[in-house]
Amino acid sequence: MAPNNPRYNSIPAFHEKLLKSKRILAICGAGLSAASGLPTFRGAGGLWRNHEATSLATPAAFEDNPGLVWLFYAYRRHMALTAQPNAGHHALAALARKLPGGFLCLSQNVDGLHPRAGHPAEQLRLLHGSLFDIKCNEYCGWIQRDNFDDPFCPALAAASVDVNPGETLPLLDPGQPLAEIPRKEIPKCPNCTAGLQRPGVVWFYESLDEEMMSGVDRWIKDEPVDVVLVIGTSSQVYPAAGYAEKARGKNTSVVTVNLEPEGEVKLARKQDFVFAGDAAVLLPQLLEPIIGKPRRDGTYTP
Ligand code: BJW
Repeated sequence: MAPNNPRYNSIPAFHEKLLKSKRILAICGAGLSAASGLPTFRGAGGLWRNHEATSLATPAAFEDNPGLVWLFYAYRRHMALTAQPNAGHHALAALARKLPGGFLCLSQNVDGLHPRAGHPAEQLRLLHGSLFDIKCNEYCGWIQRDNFDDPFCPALAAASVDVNPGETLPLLDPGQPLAEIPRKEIPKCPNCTAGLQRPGVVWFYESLDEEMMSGVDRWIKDEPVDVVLVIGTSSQVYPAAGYAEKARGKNTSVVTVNLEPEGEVKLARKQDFVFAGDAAVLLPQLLEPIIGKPRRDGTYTP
């Protein structure tokens, strides 16, 4: 779809489709939380010290240096706890409340901002887990939900330091060597005592929760999906990147909401929509016919 196509950035044309829609699926990525100040994975901001963020998100990286991987996640836990859900999270949560049986949100984000925006849990699937779940790295099955300890443990205190605006956190200063965190200082699994505690997120080469995935498949197959919102994701990581096509039927509109949607534009079909811009600005406008206008603080009347 070229930028001069009537459906490129056309909010009135999208509203017409939305008002005729009964079932809506959203697939969210890191770009949704960008306006909350959290970095994305790819492109600018995808480096953590001199490491590609994605190279730290593997079981092999944890096996090799659990202290380094934990520092990365401890820092992200701290950032996420300090951040606030933005108008995009609030708009999706409001849509869920308005359409209890007709809207499901699949999010790749692990930052906890959807639940904190009041998104009903039964209409939210956290495909890649949560920074605030802790599990055993030996797969003994132990899992602890909603652990908001910050710092997570004394050895990771450097990740939970606050600095004044404009100052660099010593942990992120590439000029300063990173203190090694020995394996023995990472808390052990309280269940099997052999494994180490690790973040309850899904790393590359790990399977997503099977029950959750079959539930998503059932929801998609149950009845036609009218609209798929693809929000702030580069759609490079599977299986998440495959859901838009899985849900696509004859009359489905796939709606891309992305700051830099160029890649998606080439792929779009005639019934699709592309919106170029910040998801936090666009989502309240796009969903307004159903959710109404936000209150001054960006939230919606329950
Ligand atoms: C804005 C914005 C603003 C910015 N407003 N927009 C099929 C084909 C090929 C490979 C595979 C396949 N199936 C499985 C694989 C292997 C692999 C995979 O997909 N590899 C690809 C790289 C090719 N997948 C897996 O390993 C998955 N497991 C699996 O499938 O198990 C079975 C299996 C195993 C082995 C082999 C085969 C099958 C697991 C994937 C887990 C991904 N985990 C991570 C880390 C999670 C924990 C953590 O957060 O640290 O998930 S990686 C990272 O990428 C993270 C993200 O959720 C994910 C997606 O990134 P996202 O959200 O799209 O972010 P970005 O940065 O890429 O994009 C941001 C976008 O926002 C950009 O487009 C910006 O323009 C935009 N933007 N500001 C709107 N304000």
